[in-house]
Amino acid sequence: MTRLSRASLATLPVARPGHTPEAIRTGIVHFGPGAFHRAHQAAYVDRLLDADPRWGIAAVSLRSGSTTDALKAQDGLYALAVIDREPSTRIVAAHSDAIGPGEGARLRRLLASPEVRIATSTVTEKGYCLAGDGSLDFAHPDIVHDLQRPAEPASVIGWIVAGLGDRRAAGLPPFAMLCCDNMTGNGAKLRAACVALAREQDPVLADWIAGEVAFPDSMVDSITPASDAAFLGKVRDALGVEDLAAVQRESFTQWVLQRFDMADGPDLASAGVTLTDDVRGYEQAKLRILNGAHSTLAYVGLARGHETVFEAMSDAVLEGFVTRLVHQDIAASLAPVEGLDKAAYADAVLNRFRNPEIRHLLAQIAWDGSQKLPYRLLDTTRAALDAGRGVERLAVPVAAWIAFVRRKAEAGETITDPLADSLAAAATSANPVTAMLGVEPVFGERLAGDERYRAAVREAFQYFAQGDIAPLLAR
Ligand code: CS2
Repeated sequence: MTRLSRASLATLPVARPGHTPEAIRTGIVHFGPGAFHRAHQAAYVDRLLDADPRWGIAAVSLRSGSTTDALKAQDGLYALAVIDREPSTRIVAAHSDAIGPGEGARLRRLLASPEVRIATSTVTEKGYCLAGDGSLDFAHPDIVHDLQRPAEPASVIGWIVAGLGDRRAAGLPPFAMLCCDNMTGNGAKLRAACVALAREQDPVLADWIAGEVAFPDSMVDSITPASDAAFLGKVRDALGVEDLAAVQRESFTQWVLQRFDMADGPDLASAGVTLTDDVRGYEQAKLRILNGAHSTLAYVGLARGHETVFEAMSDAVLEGFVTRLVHQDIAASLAPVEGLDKAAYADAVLNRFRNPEIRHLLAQIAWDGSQKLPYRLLDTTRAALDAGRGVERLAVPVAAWIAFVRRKAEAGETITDPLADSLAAAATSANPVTAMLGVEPVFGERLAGDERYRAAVREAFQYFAQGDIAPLLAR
């Protein structure tokens, strides 16, 4: 079947870009062009390009070439299906280039191009090679590699530092580095990681990065289920051509970005990005409410035999539990944010989970628990302990995670998590709760050493071990 491309664009029965794809130039280099990037950031940039062709995105995959191959084969085009009560499909033409594994020389040249003013990343939490305290993990194999061979980096941190180093050497201004992953203080963490790596290589470069490069914090949000074969089949039927880079998402989308200085930069606000001086409050609310509830639904929902977020939310017992957790425990941990009504925000988030059109797999959300839980639920737990509030409900998703890892390990199934081996060993040991709470990069000393918290997780875990969690969810 014919592949989606510029040649087939004119005949497609869906909304087409408001700009000429041939005219766009590369002004942004993006690391990690997964479904979330294509459905979220690229959709904003697509709008921006209607008025200003300078900001096309070069999509960079350091590991797998499947997405960059698909984008190359399709002239950077793909369909974005918004699946909501009023569904719609449009073609996105935001990618001006794609760089896959093995194209390091080209990436290096691009990062040093004067036209490239911004770099962005969605490489998931684990992609930043951070230790449990949020600083760069110098024992990470990719960082060990990058210290030995800085000219051919393996990590995204190594690439950012190499690119900035080339620009400094050439007398060019740096690019601004926009982290778009779900981490608290994502920009500040990325800055610290880049400065730490550079410090080992060239202290002058480290100072330049620390002083000259913008690393704004951001909050990104749009529920984007994976593009499975069934979805790609539907897209093929709708378009009449094959599109292997198509993505689907809900209609809600939000990108809150800390204001940063850039002379003659892109007018991001005109494309719907919220620029603010105080992104932390939004970021915290989103991570703790939306992602905290998501991870809870994932681990508890899987234990109750559910497959999707929608199914888990249709389970009245679980829905009631998550609603109380969000309103009574999580919202209480949030600092006030100007202009944000926490309760209304929480209700709106829970409502998005009830979208019947979205098949968001709990198994996908359950990936990488060791990387996600600290931001999503454990910061909240620490805040509750500090304030003397109860942690009984907050202990439930953590007990569910321990039970999840234990089930997977016992069944010999793959645990998708960078700490998979140590988690499997801990969860299948004689004292799984003590052993899991002892995984330092996840829980740190504070939680592992708190007797109230340990007792709460131990008690909750008993219910999972016995197989009847309904009484636990009545909390
Ligand atoms: C989800 C997120 O996969 C997950 O862990 O919780 O990807 C979530 O869908 C997004 O953050 C929504 O913005």
